[in-house]
Amino acid sequence: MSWIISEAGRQLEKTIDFGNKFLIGNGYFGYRGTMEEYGKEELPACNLSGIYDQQGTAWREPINAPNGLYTQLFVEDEPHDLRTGEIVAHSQQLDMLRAIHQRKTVFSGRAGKVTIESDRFASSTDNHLLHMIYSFSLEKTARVRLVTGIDGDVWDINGPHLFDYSYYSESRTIAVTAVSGELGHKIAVADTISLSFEGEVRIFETEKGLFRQIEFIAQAGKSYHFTKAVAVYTSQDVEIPLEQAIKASFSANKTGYKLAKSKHVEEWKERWTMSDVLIEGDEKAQLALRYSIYQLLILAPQHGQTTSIPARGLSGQTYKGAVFWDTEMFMLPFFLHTDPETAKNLIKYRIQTLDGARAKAAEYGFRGAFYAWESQENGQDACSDYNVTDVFTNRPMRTYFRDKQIHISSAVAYGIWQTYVMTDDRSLLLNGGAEVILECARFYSSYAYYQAEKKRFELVDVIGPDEYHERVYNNAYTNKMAAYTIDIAVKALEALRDVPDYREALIRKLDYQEDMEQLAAMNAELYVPEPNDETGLIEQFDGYFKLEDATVEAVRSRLIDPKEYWGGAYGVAADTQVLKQADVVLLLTLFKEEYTEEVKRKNWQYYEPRTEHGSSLSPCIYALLACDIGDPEWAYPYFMKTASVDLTGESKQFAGTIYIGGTHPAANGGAWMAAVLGFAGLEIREGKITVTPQLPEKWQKMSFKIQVKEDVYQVEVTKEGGNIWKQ
Ligand code: IFM
Repeated sequence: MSWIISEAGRQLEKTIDFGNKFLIGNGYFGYRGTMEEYGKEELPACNLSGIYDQQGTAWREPINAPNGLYTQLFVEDEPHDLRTGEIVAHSQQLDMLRAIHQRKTVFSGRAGKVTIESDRFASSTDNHLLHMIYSFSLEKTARVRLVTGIDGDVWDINGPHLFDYSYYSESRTIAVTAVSGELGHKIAVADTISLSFEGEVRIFETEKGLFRQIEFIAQAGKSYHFTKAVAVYTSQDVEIPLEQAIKASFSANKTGYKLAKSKHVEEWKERWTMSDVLIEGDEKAQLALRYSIYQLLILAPQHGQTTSIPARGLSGQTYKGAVFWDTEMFMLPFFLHTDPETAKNLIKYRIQTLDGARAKAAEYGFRGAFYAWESQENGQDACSDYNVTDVFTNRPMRTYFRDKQIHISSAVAYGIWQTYVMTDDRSLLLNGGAEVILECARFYSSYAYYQAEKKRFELVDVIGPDEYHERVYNNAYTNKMAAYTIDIAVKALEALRDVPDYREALIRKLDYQEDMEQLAAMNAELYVPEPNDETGLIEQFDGYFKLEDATVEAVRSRLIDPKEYWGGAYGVAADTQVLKQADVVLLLTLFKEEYTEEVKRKNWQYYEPRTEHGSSLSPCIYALLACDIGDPEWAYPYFMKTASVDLTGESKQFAGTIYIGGTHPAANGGAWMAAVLGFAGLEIREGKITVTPQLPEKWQKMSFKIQVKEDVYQVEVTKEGGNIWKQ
């Protein structure tokens, strides 16, 4: 109950959607929910985390490994293929409790009804492994030809990325290696199978793949199956990935599918014990929230990985597989409250990529750390100056995401500080966290502009979270976050006082003495727009209220092409008050204790009808603030929108002509935040855990666990109040 996501019927028009919806993964790779017989036109992908390639001048993107699950069944030479076969029934489902993808298709053909079933999972105990059991039965006795192997002709947006294919086969194991074009990464995929039947086996290779063909006469009514253990390694993991992949797939096969599966399921049960959020009274919300949590769990970098989570998860190559502020501001809270070790891994990625952020700051003539808007493996910015393509001219449009979305550095500093405060783990500061915070603060002090006549520092020429308005002055969110960064830099230096040697060495290493004085000045004089005394409104940026006050619908009606970009120089929203996503409302959510309820309510009511929610990051923030001001019924539709974004597939698919589809882990994290921090009203301040429930009408009860430092707490919340106890 409420653990199964399923779809019935062929629905070929939804192939891409279902690839996202039925994704499995384990932090190291994501494997899309496509059928075993699919080729690259249907976008199957074993999308690898943290390994990228560039072809020519096209965008750098993550590498999709050769597809080790490729399997096609021929009966009397007739392919049994969901795309072309005659179908009696078809279903696809995701068992979220066990993180297993299942498929069942009944074909009708020369051998009567032919049933194919498969189960697959991305191992949670060894994240290099992908397991599958594939079974079939025929109504009539017939000659069967099963082709199964490793298909290296993979789907790429800006590929091909893999070259120099080479093949290996020995007994029941086959392997394919290939080399990436830009950096020469070696990618190895090995697969070992066990058959429940005997047949004539022939190994054959294609230009980019290695397969076995197994032929035999299948008896009517008898069930046949094989299991497959696929191992994926790259030269980022080990020196000789081929050797390691063969060894891993061989030994996984020896362990056996059954045992591998039971260990995997055990591990997932553990995860759910800690991460599940129970909602009584609303099945639909329960399913959607669980699905959101499932999505976050399949992306969590585990087993010592120090990669982070890309904006489209591991569902493919959209958004260049890059890491955005989505991670720190939208996903991190879930991990911080349920799995602090993973939260620390995410933070480590930012610490490791500090040099990339320094290089970017220097590139623009600033000091400190300006983190990449679209960060790849070394912190280099994958965001191009021309990040959107105009639908009319097909020409790249100059956008300023890369150079002006300076709030990214504050998100990194915020994430580190939140993790430090929540875990009380000083090693995080000592092992690079403090250095990152200081460098981010230094960036803002270097970016800020002192307005002598106003006697204040300002941040001019920026883009706030609302990307439709470029190059604005004093975006309230950005200024507030920069002020926060400076404040925590001062606090981090304070926190290091009892390790004076380390503190001194850090200040010396960064040559930070003068910066400390500058930070003190900025702390006092950085301008942060305040609520207007009469209206209570915070202006999103200087001059925002003077823009045309059009409705979202009016602005939408001005589109000539539905895929047209709303922002940039000529976008329909650019000279209106219509905003893409939560901006001031995000500020008020993050710093809710600093503003009165009246101010929060007035701003929510003002900005809500003007927000297009063109980013999946937006609705959860409206849900959170609505809960904070005691209006759960306002919050509920936004919560549902957030929690079901990858279930309904109803999200923006294009920015200009650029395809931006895939899963939405920030929205998934937002769903958790809206439920736990919003409806349950969970707060942890100075070690004190409280709840202030604002449950939607239908919800009778919520229960969940959280971890604070070493302790796990059970939280139960009803409309009347809550109970929290240590486990
Ligand atoms: O980070 C977001 C941004 O805020 C809006 N556009 C999409 C990005 C990736 O999710």
